[in-house]
Amino acid sequence: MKTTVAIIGAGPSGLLLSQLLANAGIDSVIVERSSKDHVLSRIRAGVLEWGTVETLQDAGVAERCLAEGLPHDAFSIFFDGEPLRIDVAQYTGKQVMVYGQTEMTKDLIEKREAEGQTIFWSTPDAQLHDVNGDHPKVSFTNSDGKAVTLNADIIAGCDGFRGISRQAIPQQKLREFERVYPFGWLGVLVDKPPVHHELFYANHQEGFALASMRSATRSRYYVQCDSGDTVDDWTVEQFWSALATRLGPHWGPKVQTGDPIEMSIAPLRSYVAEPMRYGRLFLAGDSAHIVPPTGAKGLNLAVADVRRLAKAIESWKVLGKDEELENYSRDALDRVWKVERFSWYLSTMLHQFPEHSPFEKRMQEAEFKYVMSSEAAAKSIAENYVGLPF
Ligand code: FAS
Ligand code: PHB
Repeated sequence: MKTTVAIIGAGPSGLLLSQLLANAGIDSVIVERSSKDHVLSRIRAGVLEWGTVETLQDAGVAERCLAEGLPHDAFSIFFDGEPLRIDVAQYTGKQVMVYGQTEMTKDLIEKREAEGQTIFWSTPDAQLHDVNGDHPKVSFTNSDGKAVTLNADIIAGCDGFRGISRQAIPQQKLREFERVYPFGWLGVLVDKPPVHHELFYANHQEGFALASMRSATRSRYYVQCDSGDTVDDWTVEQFWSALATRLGPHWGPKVQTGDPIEMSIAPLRSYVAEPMRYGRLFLAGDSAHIVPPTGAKGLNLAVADVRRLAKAIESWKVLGKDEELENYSRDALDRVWKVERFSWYLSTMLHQFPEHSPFEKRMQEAEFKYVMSSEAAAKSIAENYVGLPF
């Protein structure tokens, strides 16, 4: 079997890359470890930068997002109960769009299938070969149990943090940077109206909390939990109690509680692998980097990678120009590190760190008070939150 681009992974990165390539007349084949139902069942990100929405429009898959998504002008930070509203629309002229990653993935799968895209679902044994040669290939067993060899000009590693693509880069060629945070996020999805029409991020002495949403009738809430916690360590009642306490005496009692339709824990880490390319293998999205979800950046950074990679492949394939592919890793990493910085900065300001000294607690407090007092500081948060220019 032969294709121009073999894409490993049918998450947002792989699906969007396939769509952007198809729009440029470039064929691809997607190889996905999990079943379609499993991919569609994942509950992940909730906030899209406007640049992500524009990229979905360019890809021709933004119709439902624009019809059902919730454009937001602002979000608020509560620090020990002190509120600060960051009006991103006023500061940047841009909004963010609240639209679940689950819905975005559903829109992308529907579009790719409607256009006849080949997606091998449920292929857990994919292996990459000759990625540093001129004839890279992917071998796997398809869902009928048949051995397949997929020959490609380029392999796009869109297989997330625990995929195989990054592992195909020799250890001595890879530079890894990591910060594992001493806590996780316990998230709940519930079919109750959100406590407020905008997002709340709260740093309370008991810990971080986030009040988000998926629609006017479906809410998404998170509370900081210990890094060793499992969902079984928390009752639903304990979750609602922690959330109410951390959102403070005004908003806490207003939360409409109920039985969650999903409850899960996400560990928090900052991670970057350099370079994002090895021979004919190009990494995009979580396969190359992870950010703590505090800045709502993970999905948006994946989109930025894919937008850049698709343009570089099109330039190479259609125009015969290598320059953008040659510069892909350098230019993608330039944005990655700026987004890693923002996600780390916001996570450091908004969480309770068990190991923090009294001095570091004062630094956290001073950072918030500085942002409270400085339009320049608030505008800096705003321009990062809505998304740096592509
Ligand atoms: P993904 O991990 O989404 O997709 C990778 C795909 O590759 C998966 O379908 C996987 O099955 C497949 N794959 C893996 N190994 C493979 C193999 N060997 N062969 C074939 N396929 C393979 N971001 C935010 O902005 N806000 C959030 O609130 C947020 N919450 C998150 C919660 C969790 C639990 C996780 C894990 C991530 C969260 N993120 C959040 C980040 C998340 O949204 C990612 O940034 C986004 O999914 C990145 O998309 P992909 O790069 O496509 O990677
Ligand atoms: C979400 O709605 O899942 C969400 C929103 C903002 C974040 C992280 C997650 O920063």
